[in-house]
Amino acid sequence: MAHMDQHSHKPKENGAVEHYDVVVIGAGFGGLYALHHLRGMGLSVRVYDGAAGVGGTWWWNRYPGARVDFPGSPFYCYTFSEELVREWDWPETQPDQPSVLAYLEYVADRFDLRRDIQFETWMRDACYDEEAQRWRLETSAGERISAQFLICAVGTLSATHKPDIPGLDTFAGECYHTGRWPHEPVSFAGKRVGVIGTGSSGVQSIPEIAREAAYLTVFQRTPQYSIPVRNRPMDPEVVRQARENWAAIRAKMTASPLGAPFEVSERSAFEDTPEQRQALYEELWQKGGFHILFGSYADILTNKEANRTLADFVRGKIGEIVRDPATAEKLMPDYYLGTKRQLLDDGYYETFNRDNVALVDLRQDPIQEILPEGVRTANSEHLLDMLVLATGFDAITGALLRLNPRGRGGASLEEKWRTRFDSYLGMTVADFPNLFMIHGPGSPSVLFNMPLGAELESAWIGDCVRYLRTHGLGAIEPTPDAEQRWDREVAGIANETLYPLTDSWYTGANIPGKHRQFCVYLGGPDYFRRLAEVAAQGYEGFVFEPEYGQLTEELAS
Ligand code: N01
Repeated sequence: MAHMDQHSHKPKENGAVEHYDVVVIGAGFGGLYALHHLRGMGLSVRVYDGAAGVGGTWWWNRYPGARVDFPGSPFYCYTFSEELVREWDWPETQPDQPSVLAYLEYVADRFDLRRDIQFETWMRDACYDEEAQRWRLETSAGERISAQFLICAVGTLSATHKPDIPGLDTFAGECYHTGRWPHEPVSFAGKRVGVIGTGSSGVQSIPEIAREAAYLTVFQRTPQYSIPVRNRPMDPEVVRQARENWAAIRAKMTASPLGAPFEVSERSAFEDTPEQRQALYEELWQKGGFHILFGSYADILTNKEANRTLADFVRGKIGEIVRDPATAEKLMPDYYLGTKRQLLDDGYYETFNRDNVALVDLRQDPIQEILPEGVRTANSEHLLDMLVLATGFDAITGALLRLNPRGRGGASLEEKWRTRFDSYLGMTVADFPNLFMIHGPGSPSVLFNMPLGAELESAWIGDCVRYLRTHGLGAIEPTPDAEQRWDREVAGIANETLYPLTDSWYTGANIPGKHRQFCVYLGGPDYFRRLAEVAAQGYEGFVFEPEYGQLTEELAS
């Protein structure tokens, strides 16, 4: 394991405890910025990540076709440094995974972050020591660490979901999860490949796999509405304008519902005639990306009838694109468009016109078991050389629960979150003092520009730490009452939309046994206004302890 020599807090060789002001878990977009920001405040910070390099989600998700499916370049990136914006050239509007990873590696070098990151190190245990007012941590290598503050930047889509299908472990061919894709090249040539799952990962990888494989069988449980991504080379004029006006663009991003400088419609779908709507949908379909969802009408995600007009349009497109009517029918979703994560694709529906691709509708023909030689469904047996699990993640809360920190009195997060994923501001949890989450449940996380959101959240955490330090305070945690209020606020906003009506990973419905709760704050930039208000009111909703932390004998050793 590479340990950094030049750091003043270098790991101790005799097994003694290492002490830091802040430990960050995760070296993705969130953790890297937290390190940069908090270290810049003069705090000692150390980052741990199980991966062998920076990137988080972008380090693990290397499956073919993985690329940004958010309003892309030059907006899906860090915004804090104008120099960085000027230095980095994005090749395409929707960068692929290698480009995003290269960017994060550049950032890590550019801001000299690596010296404070320890890779290939999972955090095995995190327990709050009330007497010391510090987190006591233990890594997979048995190193013991203490930190006053623990920042969990563990990722919203990092805890992979392996489906509980009988016989899965008996499959004799190659088997990969898209979220744990190998680093070595994977060849599909001449192989019979099966893909289970048609979320973003499936929809991005299926066209790529189909081009190379001898035969591809797609196992679909729920069909998806997907919009053409229309990836294209960056327009130099857009880049020039962004570089010249970055401060203004950043301000616009921060104030916009999605965290991107993106035109959002304020009109109802019913202000237009059906013909006008059709023409607008067609224009925005051709434009590609999220424009059709957020730039068409303001009530698509709040009004069932408005939603149906767009859902009908996309179902019509599926019918036009896919030549075999029975296959087209199976590909047509019947829930509210946009209420599962909106997919963007590059030739997804077209792939089903290929001779070497078959679609199995698991609602009509469910999987019975996985055999060493393939997949047996109710009606058929599918012989396969390779199985790709595009079955997603235990999203938003999964990675936090796998870490399962223990707070006051040794109570675990798992116990605390057994019935509700309570948090205050999506960032803190009662009974877990000095613990902060980036993109936690109850924050805008996946429905706001994640790099920008991570910057703003880290800045708030930094201000909070400064407040504690300047006021002689040793610990902060929210009150249960503040959590309840926040819970109601998050649910109240969500319940004005159609999102909670659909089974999705936003609601936890994709994980058997997980309780159902819509965990995303949908108010976009209002969230950051709320954070500022709370801070301005002396951290309303929080309680503090004066600084009395004593290093226990064990920690002091
Ligand atoms: O996961 P998903 P994902 N038997 O949960 C199916 C982000 N992302 O990895 O819908 C059969 O969306 C499941 O079926 P159903 C992005 O935010 C970003 O694709 O539950 N099928 C579904 O079809 C995205 O939304 C990028 O009925 C089973 C699929 O597996 C999020 O990550 C790229 C099953 C899972 O879809 C997650 O996407 C990729 C079973 N037992 C992902 N269990 C970017 O480009 C599950 N399924 C940035």
